[in-house]
Amino acid sequence: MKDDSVDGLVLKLHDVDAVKFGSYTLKSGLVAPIYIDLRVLVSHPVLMNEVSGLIYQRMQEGGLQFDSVCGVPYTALPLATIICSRHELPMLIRRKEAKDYGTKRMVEGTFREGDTCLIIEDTVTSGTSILETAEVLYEGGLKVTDAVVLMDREQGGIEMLASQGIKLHPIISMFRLLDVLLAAGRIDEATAEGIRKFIQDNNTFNPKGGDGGDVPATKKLCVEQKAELSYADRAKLPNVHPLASRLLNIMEEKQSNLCVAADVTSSEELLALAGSLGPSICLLKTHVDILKDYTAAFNKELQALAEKHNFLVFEDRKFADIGNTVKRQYEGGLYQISSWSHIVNAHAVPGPGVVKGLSAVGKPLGRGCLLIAQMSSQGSLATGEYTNAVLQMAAEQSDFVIGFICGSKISKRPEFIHMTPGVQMQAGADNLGQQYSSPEEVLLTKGSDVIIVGRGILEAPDRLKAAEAYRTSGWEAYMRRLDRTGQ
Ligand code: 5BU
Repeated sequence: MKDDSVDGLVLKLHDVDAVKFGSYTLKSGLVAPIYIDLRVLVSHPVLMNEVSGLIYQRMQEGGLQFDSVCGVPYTALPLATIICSRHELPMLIRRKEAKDYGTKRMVEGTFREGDTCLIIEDTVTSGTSILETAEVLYEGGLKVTDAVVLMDREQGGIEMLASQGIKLHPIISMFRLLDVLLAAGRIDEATAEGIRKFIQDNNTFNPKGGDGGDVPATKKLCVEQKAELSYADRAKLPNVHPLASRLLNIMEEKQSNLCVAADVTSSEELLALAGSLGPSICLLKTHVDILKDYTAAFNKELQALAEKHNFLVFEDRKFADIGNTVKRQYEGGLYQISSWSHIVNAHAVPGPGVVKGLSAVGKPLGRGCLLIAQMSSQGSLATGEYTNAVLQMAAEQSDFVIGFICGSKISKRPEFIHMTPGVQMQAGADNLGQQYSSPEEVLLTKGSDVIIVGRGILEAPDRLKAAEAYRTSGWEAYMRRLDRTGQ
Protein backbone atom coordinates (compact mmCIF):
# COMPACT_ATOMS: atom_id res chain seq x y z
CA MET A 1 0.00 0.00 0.00
CA LYS A 2 1.40 3.36 -1.00
CA ASP A 3 2.41 5.53 1.95
CA ASP A 4 1.08 8.74 0.43
CA SER A 5 -2.41 7.34 -0.15
CA VAL A 6 -2.59 6.45 3.56
CA ASP A 7 -1.05 9.79 4.62
CA GLY A 8 -3.47 11.70 2.41
CA LEU A 9 -6.37 9.81 3.92
CA VAL A 10 -5.25 10.67 7.46
CA LEU A 11 -5.44 14.39 6.64
CA LYS A 12 -8.88 13.99 5.05
CA LEU A 13 -10.13 12.10 8.09
CA HIS A 14 -8.90 14.96 10.25
CA ASP A 15 -10.65 17.45 7.92
CA VAL A 16 -14.03 15.79 8.46
CA ASP A 17 -13.57 15.51 12.24
CA ALA A 18 -13.19 11.74 12.22
CA VAL A 19 -10.05 12.29 14.34
CA LYS A 20 -10.56 14.48 17.38
CA PHE A 21 -8.32 15.64 20.18
CA GLY A 22 -9.47 16.40 23.71
CA SER A 23 -10.74 14.15 26.49
CA TYR A 24 -13.00 11.26 25.51
CA THR A 25 -14.44 8.38 27.50
CA LEU A 26 -14.10 5.17 25.49
CA LYS A 27 -16.43 2.14 25.58
CA SER A 28 -13.99 0.53 28.01
CA GLY A 29 -14.38 3.45 30.46
CA LEU A 30 -10.87 4.70 29.71
CA VAL A 31 -10.49 8.45 29.22
CA ALA A 32 -8.45 9.00 26.05
CA PRO A 33 -6.83 12.16 24.64
CA ILE A 34 -7.79 11.17 21.08
CA TYR A 35 -11.01 9.92 19.58
CA ILE A 36 -11.48 8.26 16.23
CA ASP A 37 -15.06 8.51 15.05
CA LEU A 38 -15.41 6.95 11.64
CA ARG A 39 -19.21 7.01 11.82
CA VAL A 40 -19.08 10.42 10.11
CA LEU A 41 -17.75 8.76 6.95
CA VAL A 42 -21.25 7.98 5.65
CA SER A 43 -21.80 11.71 5.08
CA HIS A 44 -18.74 11.90 2.80
CA PRO A 45 -19.28 9.65 -0.22
CA VAL A 46 -15.94 10.40 -1.85
CA LEU A 47 -14.16 9.46 1.35
CA MET A 48 -16.34 6.34 1.70
CA ASN A 49 -15.13 5.20 -1.71
CA GLU A 50 -11.55 6.03 -0.92
CA VAL A 51 -11.62 4.09 2.37
CA SER A 52 -13.36 1.12 0.73
CA GLY A 53 -10.72 1.16 -2.02
CA LEU A 54 -7.90 1.04 0.53
CA ILE A 55 -9.55 -1.78 2.47
CA TYR A 56 -9.92 -3.79 -0.72
CA GLN A 57 -6.29 -3.10 -1.60
CA ARG A 58 -5.25 -4.41 1.83
CA MET A 59 -7.31 -7.54 1.27
CA GLN A 60 -5.48 -8.17 -1.99
CA GLU A 61 -2.02 -7.36 -0.64
CA GLY A 62 -2.54 -9.80 2.21
CA GLY A 63 -3.50 -12.52 -0.29
CA LEU A 64 -6.47 -13.25 1.95
CA GLN A 65 -8.57 -16.30 1.19
CA PHE A 66 -12.25 -16.13 2.08
CA ASP A 67 -15.70 -17.12 0.89
CA SER A 68 -17.56 -14.07 2.13
CA VAL A 69 -17.12 -10.68 3.80
CA CYS A 70 -18.81 -9.35 6.92
CA GLY A 71 -18.59 -5.77 8.17
CA VAL A 72 -18.81 -5.27 11.95
CA PRO A 73 -22.07 -3.38 12.51
CA TYR A 74 -22.67 -0.54 12.16
CA THR A 75 -19.82 1.65 10.86
CA ALA A 76 -18.09 -1.02 8.81
CA LEU A 77 -21.34 -2.36 7.37
CA PRO A 78 -21.66 0.22 4.55
CA LEU A 79 -17.93 -0.10 3.85
CA ALA A 80 -18.29 -3.87 3.39
CA THR A 81 -21.33 -3.25 1.20
CA ILE A 82 -19.42 -0.94 -1.14
CA ILE A 83 -16.48 -3.38 -1.41
CA CYS A 84 -18.69 -6.41 -1.99
CA SER A 85 -20.87 -4.63 -4.50
CA ARG A 86 -17.99 -3.15 -6.47
CA HIS A 87 -15.95 -6.35 -6.56
CA GLU A 88 -18.89 -8.76 -6.65
CA LEU A 89 -17.98 -10.56 -3.46
CA PRO A 90 -20.60 -12.41 -1.39
CA MET A 91 -21.43 -10.55 1.78
CA LEU A 92 -22.94 -11.62 5.11
CA ILE A 93 -24.65 -9.41 7.65
CA ARG A 94 -24.24 -10.02 11.33
CA ARG A 95 -27.36 -9.07 13.25
CA LYS A 96 -26.54 -6.93 16.21
CA GLU A 97 -29.72 -7.55 18.08
CA ALA A 98 -31.85 -10.67 17.99
CA LYS A 99 -35.21 -9.63 19.33
CA ASP A 100 -36.80 -12.96 18.87
CA TYR A 101 -34.42 -15.52 20.27
CA GLY A 102 -34.42 -18.94 18.78
CA THR A 103 -36.20 -18.05 15.59
CA LYS A 104 -34.23 -15.23 14.06
CA ARG A 105 -30.96 -15.92 12.28
CA MET A 106 -28.01 -14.00 13.64
CA VAL A 107 -26.14 -14.16 10.33
CA GLU A 108 -28.02 -13.10 7.22
CA GLY A 109 -26.95 -14.30 3.79
CA THR A 110 -26.17 -17.65 2.22
CA PHE A 111 -23.21 -19.71 3.35
CA ARG A 112 -22.11 -23.27 3.96
CA GLU A 113 -20.84 -24.73 7.18
CA GLY A 114 -17.04 -24.39 7.27
CA ASP A 115 -16.93 -21.38 4.89
CA THR A 116 -14.36 -18.71 5.76
CA CYS A 117 -15.62 -15.20 6.37
CA LEU A 118 -13.38 -12.13 6.31
CA ILE A 119 -14.25 -9.44 8.85
CA ILE A 120 -14.00 -5.72 8.09
CA GLU A 121 -13.89 -3.17 10.89
CA ASP A 122 -13.39 0.61 11.09
CA THR A 123 -11.41 1.01 14.35
CA VAL A 124 -9.79 -1.47 16.72
CA THR A 125 -8.78 -0.77 20.31
CA SER A 126 -8.84 -4.04 22.23
CA GLY A 127 -10.26 -6.18 19.40
CA THR A 128 -13.41 -7.05 21.34
CA SER A 129 -15.87 -5.87 18.66
CA ILE A 130 -14.21 -8.03 16.02
CA LEU A 131 -14.20 -10.95 18.41
CA GLU A 132 -17.90 -10.51 19.16
CA THR A 133 -18.72 -10.57 15.46
CA ALA A 134 -16.42 -13.58 14.97
CA GLU A 135 -18.27 -15.38 17.79
CA VAL A 136 -21.59 -14.90 16.05
CA LEU A 137 -20.08 -16.15 12.78
CA TYR A 138 -18.51 -19.18 14.53
CA GLU A 139 -21.82 -20.04 16.03
CA GLY A 140 -23.32 -19.98 12.56
CA GLY A 141 -20.69 -22.57 11.52
CA LEU A 142 -18.30 -20.16 9.79
CA LYS A 143 -14.53 -19.82 10.16
CA VAL A 144 -12.76 -16.51 10.72
CA THR A 145 -9.02 -16.30 10.11
CA ASP A 146 -8.45 -12.67 9.11
CA ALA A 147 -9.84 -9.20 9.70
CA VAL A 148 -9.00 -5.93 7.94
CA VAL A 149 -9.28 -2.71 9.92
CA LEU A 150 -8.94 0.87 8.77
CA MET A 151 -7.55 2.25 12.02
CA ASP A 152 -5.60 0.33 14.65
CA ARG A 153 -5.17 2.27 17.89
CA GLU A 154 -2.18 0.00 18.71
CA GLN A 155 -3.51 -0.79 22.17
CA GLY A 156 -3.31 -4.57 22.04
CA GLY A 157 -6.02 -5.47 19.52
CA ILE A 158 -3.62 -7.25 17.17
CA GLU A 159 -2.23 -9.37 19.98
CA MET A 160 -5.59 -10.16 21.51
CA LEU A 161 -7.05 -11.25 18.18
CA ALA A 162 -3.92 -13.27 17.39
CA SER A 163 -4.47 -15.12 20.66
CA GLN A 164 -7.87 -16.09 19.32
CA GLY A 165 -6.51 -17.20 15.95
CA ILE A 166 -7.52 -14.07 13.99
CA LYS A 167 -4.87 -12.14 12.05
CA LEU A 168 -5.54 -8.42 11.95
CA HIS A 169 -4.48 -6.39 8.89
CA PRO A 170 -4.50 -2.67 9.73
CA ILE A 171 -4.29 0.15 7.20
CA ILE A 172 -3.53 3.11 9.48
CA SER A 173 -1.86 2.77 12.84
CA MET A 174 -2.04 5.30 15.64
CA PHE A 175 1.65 6.15 15.60
CA ARG A 176 1.62 6.71 11.86
CA LEU A 177 -1.47 8.91 12.17
CA LEU A 178 0.27 11.05 14.78
CA ASP A 179 3.38 11.41 12.62
CA VAL A 180 1.33 12.52 9.62
CA LEU A 181 -0.70 15.06 11.58
CA LEU A 182 2.44 16.36 13.27
CA ALA A 183 4.31 16.75 9.96
CA ALA A 184 1.33 18.60 8.51
CA GLY A 185 1.26 20.98 11.50
CA ARG A 186 -2.20 19.83 12.57
CA ILE A 187 -1.02 18.96 16.08
CA ASP A 188 2.01 19.98 18.11
CA GLU A 189 4.74 17.73 19.48
CA ALA A 190 3.42 17.90 23.06
CA THR A 191 -0.01 16.60 21.95
CA ALA A 192 1.57 13.82 19.88
CA GLU A 193 3.84 12.82 22.76
CA GLY A 194 0.94 12.83 25.24
CA ILE A 195 -1.03 10.49 22.99
CA ARG A 196 1.94 8.20 22.37
CA LYS A 197 2.38 7.88 26.11
CA PHE A 198 -1.32 7.22 26.61
CA ILE A 199 -1.23 4.45 24.00
CA GLN A 200 1.84 2.84 25.52
CA ASP A 201 0.41 3.04 29.03
CA ASN A 202 -2.94 1.62 28.04
CA ASN A 203 -2.28 -1.60 26.23
CA THR A 204 -5.46 -3.57 26.76
CA PHE A 205 -3.88 -6.96 26.14
CA ASN A 206 -0.63 -6.71 28.01
CA PRO A 207 -1.30 -4.07 30.66
CA LYS A 208 1.67 -2.37 32.29
CA GLY A 209 2.47 -4.09 35.54
CA GLY A 210 0.69 -7.22 34.30
CA ASP A 211 2.40 -10.52 33.79
CA GLY A 212 4.02 -9.47 30.55
CA GLY A 213 7.46 -9.48 32.13
CA ASP A 214 10.22 -9.20 29.62
CA VAL A 215 8.48 -11.27 27.02
CA PRO A 216 7.09 -9.13 24.21
CA ALA A 217 3.33 -9.56 23.94
CA THR A 218 3.59 -10.85 20.39
CA LYS A 219 6.11 -13.51 21.30
CA LYS A 220 4.12 -14.70 24.25
CA LEU A 221 1.13 -15.07 21.99
CA CYS A 222 2.89 -17.45 19.65
CA VAL A 223 2.53 -19.97 22.45
CA GLU A 224 -1.02 -19.03 23.30
CA GLN A 225 -2.30 -19.14 19.76
CA LYS A 226 -2.70 -22.87 19.58
CA ALA A 227 -2.63 -23.86 23.20
CA GLU A 228 -5.63 -23.79 25.45
CA LEU A 229 -5.41 -20.97 27.96
CA SER A 230 -5.02 -21.84 31.62
CA TYR A 231 -7.55 -20.55 34.16
CA ALA A 232 -4.90 -18.01 35.26
CA ASP A 233 -4.38 -16.78 31.69
CA ARG A 234 -8.10 -16.48 31.13
CA ALA A 235 -8.38 -14.42 34.32
CA LYS A 236 -6.16 -11.83 32.64
CA LEU A 237 -7.98 -11.54 29.34
CA PRO A 238 -8.88 -7.95 28.46
CA ASN A 239 -12.59 -8.55 28.16
CA VAL A 240 -13.06 -10.96 31.05
CA HIS A 241 -15.71 -9.95 33.60
CA PRO A 242 -14.06 -9.02 36.93
CA LEU A 243 -16.08 -11.66 38.79
CA ALA A 244 -15.15 -14.36 36.26
CA SER A 245 -11.56 -13.24 36.64
CA ARG A 246 -11.82 -13.56 40.41
CA LEU A 247 -13.28 -17.06 40.16
CA LEU A 248 -10.65 -18.19 37.65
CA ASN A 249 -7.93 -16.92 39.97
CA ILE A 250 -9.47 -18.75 42.93
CA MET A 251 -9.58 -21.94 40.85
CA GLU A 252 -5.93 -21.62 39.93
CA GLU A 253 -4.85 -20.69 43.43
CA LYS A 254 -6.77 -23.47 45.18
CA GLN A 255 -6.22 -25.96 42.38
CA SER A 256 -9.92 -26.57 42.46
CA ASN A 257 -12.58 -26.59 39.79
CA LEU A 258 -15.05 -28.09 42.22
CA CYS A 259 -18.37 -26.46 43.04
CA VAL A 260 -20.28 -28.22 45.76
CA ALA A 261 -24.07 -28.26 45.47
CA ALA A 262 -24.89 -27.75 49.16
CA ASP A 263 -28.39 -29.18 48.93
CA VAL A 264 -29.08 -29.58 52.64
CA THR A 265 -32.13 -28.38 54.53
CA SER A 266 -30.76 -26.84 57.72
CA SER A 267 -28.67 -23.69 57.99
CA GLU A 268 -26.47 -25.30 60.58
CA GLU A 269 -25.63 -28.21 58.32
CA LEU A 270 -24.97 -25.88 55.41
CA LEU A 271 -22.60 -23.74 57.46
CA ALA A 272 -20.81 -26.84 58.75
CA LEU A 273 -20.44 -28.00 55.16
CA ALA A 274 -19.10 -24.62 54.03
CA GLY A 275 -16.65 -24.63 56.93
CA SER A 276 -15.28 -28.10 56.31
CA LEU A 277 -15.35 -28.22 52.49
CA GLY A 278 -14.44 -24.53 52.07
CA PRO A 279 -10.70 -25.13 51.46
CA SER A 280 -11.46 -27.71 48.75
CA ILE A 281 -13.91 -25.75 46.63
CA CYS A 282 -13.93 -22.72 44.35
CA LEU A 283 -17.68 -22.24 44.54
CA LEU A 284 -20.53 -23.17 46.84
CA LYS A 285 -23.91 -23.57 45.19
CA THR A 286 -27.05 -23.05 47.23
CA HIS A 287 -30.80 -23.58 46.85
CA VAL A 288 -31.71 -21.19 49.60
CA ASP A 289 -35.41 -22.02 49.29
CA ILE A 290 -34.89 -25.59 50.47
CA LEU A 291 -33.58 -24.39 53.82
CA LYS A 292 -36.22 -24.83 56.51
CA ASP A 293 -34.72 -22.22 58.83
CA TYR A 294 -33.29 -19.44 56.69
CA THR A 295 -32.34 -16.23 58.49
CA ALA A 296 -30.33 -13.18 57.49
CA ALA A 297 -27.87 -14.05 60.26
CA PHE A 298 -27.18 -17.39 58.58
CA ASN A 299 -26.21 -15.48 55.51
CA LYS A 300 -23.74 -13.29 57.32
CA GLU A 301 -22.02 -16.45 58.55
CA LEU A 302 -21.96 -17.95 55.09
CA GLN A 303 -20.35 -14.81 53.74
CA ALA A 304 -17.74 -14.88 56.48
CA LEU A 305 -16.90 -18.49 55.60
CA ALA A 306 -16.68 -17.60 51.91
CA GLU A 307 -14.19 -14.87 52.78
CA LYS A 308 -12.22 -17.09 55.12
CA HIS A 309 -11.89 -19.99 52.73
CA ASN A 310 -11.80 -17.94 49.53
CA PHE A 311 -14.74 -19.35 47.62
CA LEU A 312 -17.69 -17.68 45.87
CA VAL A 313 -21.37 -18.31 46.47
CA PHE A 314 -23.76 -19.25 43.68
CA GLU A 315 -27.50 -19.26 44.38
CA ASP A 316 -28.99 -21.65 41.82
CA ARG A 317 -32.21 -19.64 41.61
CA LYS A 318 -32.86 -20.20 37.88
CA PHE A 319 -34.69 -16.93 37.29
CA ALA A 320 -37.14 -17.25 34.43
CA ASP A 321 -39.57 -14.33 34.36
CA ILE A 322 -39.88 -10.95 32.71
CA GLY A 323 -37.18 -8.40 33.54
CA ASN A 324 -39.28 -6.39 35.94
CA THR A 325 -40.23 -9.43 38.03
CA VAL A 326 -36.78 -11.05 38.19
CA LYS A 327 -35.36 -7.73 39.27
CA ARG A 328 -37.64 -7.76 42.29
CA GLN A 329 -37.13 -11.46 42.97
CA TYR A 330 -33.37 -10.95 42.88
CA GLU A 331 -33.11 -8.01 45.24
CA GLY A 332 -36.18 -8.33 47.42
CA GLY A 333 -38.34 -10.85 49.25
CA LEU A 334 -37.21 -12.93 52.16
CA TYR A 335 -33.85 -13.91 50.71
CA GLN A 336 -32.53 -10.70 49.15
CA ILE A 337 -30.32 -12.87 46.97
CA SER A 338 -28.42 -10.03 45.32
CA SER A 339 -27.06 -8.94 48.69
CA TRP A 340 -25.10 -12.13 49.28
CA SER A 341 -24.84 -14.36 46.21
CA HIS A 342 -21.89 -13.57 43.93
CA ILE A 343 -23.40 -15.55 41.10
CA VAL A 344 -26.95 -16.42 40.06
CA ASN A 345 -28.31 -18.18 37.02
CA ALA A 346 -31.19 -17.62 34.65
CA HIS A 347 -33.14 -19.40 31.98
CA ALA A 348 -33.10 -17.72 28.59
CA VAL A 349 -36.74 -18.56 27.89
CA PRO A 350 -38.09 -15.05 28.61
CA GLY A 351 -35.60 -13.46 26.19
CA PRO A 352 -32.89 -10.89 26.89
CA GLY A 353 -35.10 -8.94 29.32
CA VAL A 354 -34.45 -11.49 32.04
CA VAL A 355 -30.72 -10.69 31.93
CA LYS A 356 -31.40 -6.96 31.68
CA GLY A 357 -33.61 -7.09 34.78
CA LEU A 358 -31.05 -9.05 36.79
CA SER A 359 -28.22 -6.90 35.52
CA ALA A 360 -29.96 -3.72 36.68
CA VAL A 361 -29.65 -5.03 40.23
CA GLY A 362 -26.51 -7.16 40.07
CA LYS A 363 -24.15 -5.21 37.88
CA PRO A 364 -23.70 -2.26 40.25
CA LEU A 365 -22.92 -4.80 42.98
CA GLY A 366 -20.28 -6.54 40.85
CA ARG A 367 -22.36 -9.72 40.59
CA GLY A 368 -22.45 -12.07 37.62
CA CYS A 369 -24.94 -14.40 35.97
CA LEU A 370 -24.74 -17.81 34.33
CA LEU A 371 -27.19 -18.58 31.54
CA ILE A 372 -28.65 -22.06 31.49
CA ALA A 373 -27.71 -23.23 28.02
CA GLN A 374 -28.20 -26.95 28.64
CA MET A 375 -29.49 -29.03 31.53
CA SER A 376 -28.29 -32.32 32.92
CA SER A 377 -31.76 -33.81 33.20
CA GLN A 378 -33.01 -36.45 30.81
CA GLY A 379 -35.24 -35.07 28.01
CA SER A 380 -34.19 -31.45 28.61
CA LEU A 381 -35.49 -29.09 25.93
CA ALA A 382 -32.45 -26.85 26.20
CA THR A 383 -30.61 -28.18 23.15
CA GLY A 384 -29.66 -27.25 19.58
CA GLU A 385 -31.08 -23.94 18.39
CA TYR A 386 -32.10 -22.99 21.90
CA THR A 387 -28.54 -23.46 23.17
CA ASN A 388 -27.25 -21.37 20.25
CA ALA A 389 -29.67 -18.58 21.07
CA VAL A 390 -28.43 -18.64 24.68
CA LEU A 391 -24.88 -18.15 23.41
CA GLN A 392 -25.99 -15.11 21.45
CA MET A 393 -27.77 -13.69 24.45
CA ALA A 394 -24.62 -14.12 26.54
CA ALA A 395 -22.43 -12.47 23.90
CA GLU A 396 -24.74 -9.47 23.85
CA GLN A 397 -24.76 -8.98 27.61
CA SER A 398 -21.27 -10.09 28.51
CA ASP A 399 -21.00 -7.21 30.98
CA PHE A 400 -23.16 -9.31 33.31
CA VAL A 401 -23.18 -12.86 31.92
CA ILE A 402 -20.01 -14.65 33.01
CA GLY A 403 -20.71 -18.09 31.59
CA PHE A 404 -23.05 -21.01 31.21
CA ILE A 405 -24.60 -23.99 32.87
CA CYS A 406 -24.03 -26.63 30.23
CA GLY A 407 -22.98 -30.20 29.61
CA SER A 408 -19.88 -29.35 27.62
CA LYS A 409 -17.87 -26.42 26.33
CA ILE A 410 -20.26 -24.56 24.06
CA SER A 411 -18.56 -21.18 23.57
CA LYS A 412 -15.09 -20.58 22.16
CA ARG A 413 -14.78 -17.34 24.10
CA PRO A 414 -12.29 -18.08 26.89
CA GLU A 415 -13.70 -15.35 29.12
CA PHE A 416 -16.91 -17.36 29.59
CA ILE A 417 -16.86 -20.05 32.28
CA HIS A 418 -18.61 -23.36 31.62
CA MET A 419 -20.14 -25.10 34.64
CA THR A 420 -21.55 -28.59 34.54
CA PRO A 421 -23.93 -30.22 37.02
CA GLY A 422 -24.81 -33.91 36.97
CA VAL A 423 -21.38 -35.11 38.06
CA GLN A 424 -20.51 -38.25 40.01
CA MET A 425 -17.49 -40.52 39.95
CA GLN A 426 -19.50 -43.12 38.09
CA ALA A 427 -21.70 -42.26 35.12
CA GLY A 428 -25.36 -43.11 35.75
CA ALA A 429 -28.67 -41.55 36.72
CA ASP A 430 -31.05 -41.05 39.66
CA ASN A 431 -34.69 -42.09 39.49
CA LEU A 432 -35.98 -38.58 38.72
CA GLY A 433 -34.16 -37.90 35.47
CA GLN A 434 -30.79 -36.60 36.68
CA GLN A 435 -27.96 -37.93 34.50
CA TYR A 436 -24.36 -38.21 35.66
CA SER A 437 -20.99 -37.99 33.95
CA SER A 438 -17.59 -38.39 35.59
CA PRO A 439 -15.30 -35.40 36.41
CA GLU A 440 -12.83 -36.67 33.83
CA GLU A 441 -15.43 -36.83 31.10
CA VAL A 442 -16.80 -33.37 31.91
CA LEU A 443 -13.42 -31.62 32.11
CA LEU A 444 -11.28 -33.56 29.68
CA THR A 445 -13.67 -34.86 27.03
CA LYS A 446 -16.40 -32.25 27.18
CA GLY A 447 -14.09 -29.30 27.88
CA SER A 448 -16.17 -27.73 30.67
CA ASP A 449 -14.48 -25.70 33.43
CA VAL A 450 -16.27 -26.38 36.70
CA ILE A 451 -17.83 -29.58 38.03
CA ILE A 452 -20.92 -29.17 40.21
CA VAL A 453 -21.28 -32.06 42.62
CA GLY A 454 -24.12 -32.56 45.08
CA ARG A 455 -25.06 -36.04 46.22
CA GLY A 456 -21.73 -37.51 45.07
CA ILE A 457 -20.31 -35.66 48.09
CA LEU A 458 -23.33 -35.21 50.36
CA GLU A 459 -24.20 -38.89 50.46
CA ALA A 460 -20.63 -40.09 50.92
CA PRO A 461 -19.71 -41.52 54.34
CA ASP A 462 -16.91 -38.93 54.63
CA ARG A 463 -17.91 -35.71 52.86
CA LEU A 464 -14.52 -34.06 53.11
CA LYS A 465 -12.73 -37.10 51.76
CA ALA A 466 -15.22 -37.28 48.90
CA ALA A 467 -14.86 -33.56 48.13
CA GLU A 468 -11.08 -33.95 48.02
CA ALA A 469 -11.44 -36.92 45.68
CA TYR A 470 -13.61 -34.84 43.32
CA ARG A 471 -11.26 -31.87 43.56
CA THR A 472 -8.23 -34.00 42.75
CA SER A 473 -9.97 -35.81 39.95
CA GLY A 474 -11.23 -32.52 38.45
CA TRP A 475 -7.85 -30.84 38.74
CA GLU A 476 -5.96 -33.73 37.22
CA ALA A 477 -8.37 -33.85 34.28
CA TYR A 478 -7.88 -30.12 33.73
CA MET A 479 -4.09 -30.50 33.87
CA ARG A 480 -4.25 -33.27 31.32
CA ARG A 481 -6.36 -31.04 29.11
CA LEU A 482 -3.71 -28.33 29.22
CA ASP A 483 -0.95 -30.88 28.55
CA ARG A 484 -2.85 -32.21 25.57
CA THR A 485 -2.98 -28.75 24.03
CA GLY A 486 0.66 -28.07 24.73
CA GLN A 487 0.58 -25.67 27.72
P1 5BU B 1 -26.60 -33.74 42.38
O1 5BU B 1 -26.94 -34.16 43.73
O2 5BU B 1 -25.09 -33.74 42.08
O3 5BU B 1 -27.41 -34.43 41.30
O4 5BU B 1 -27.02 -32.17 42.35
C1 5BU B 1 -26.93 -31.37 41.22
C2 5BU B 1 -27.25 -29.97 41.58
O5 5BU B 1 -27.15 -29.16 40.40
C3 5BU B 1 -28.65 -29.74 42.11
O6 5BU B 1 -28.59 -28.70 43.05
C4 5BU B 1 -29.45 -29.32 40.92
O7 5BU B 1 -30.51 -28.45 41.27
C5 5BU B 1 -28.42 -28.57 40.10
N1 5BU B 1 -28.65 -28.64 38.65
C6 5BU B 1 -28.63 -29.82 37.96
O8 5BU B 1 -28.48 -30.89 38.50
N2 5BU B 1 -28.82 -29.81 36.61
C7 5BU B 1 -29.02 -28.68 35.91
O9 5BU B 1 -29.15 -28.72 34.68
C8 5BU B 1 -29.02 -27.47 36.65
C9 5BU B 1 -28.82 -27.47 38.00
BR1 5BU B 1 -29.27 -25.87 35.74
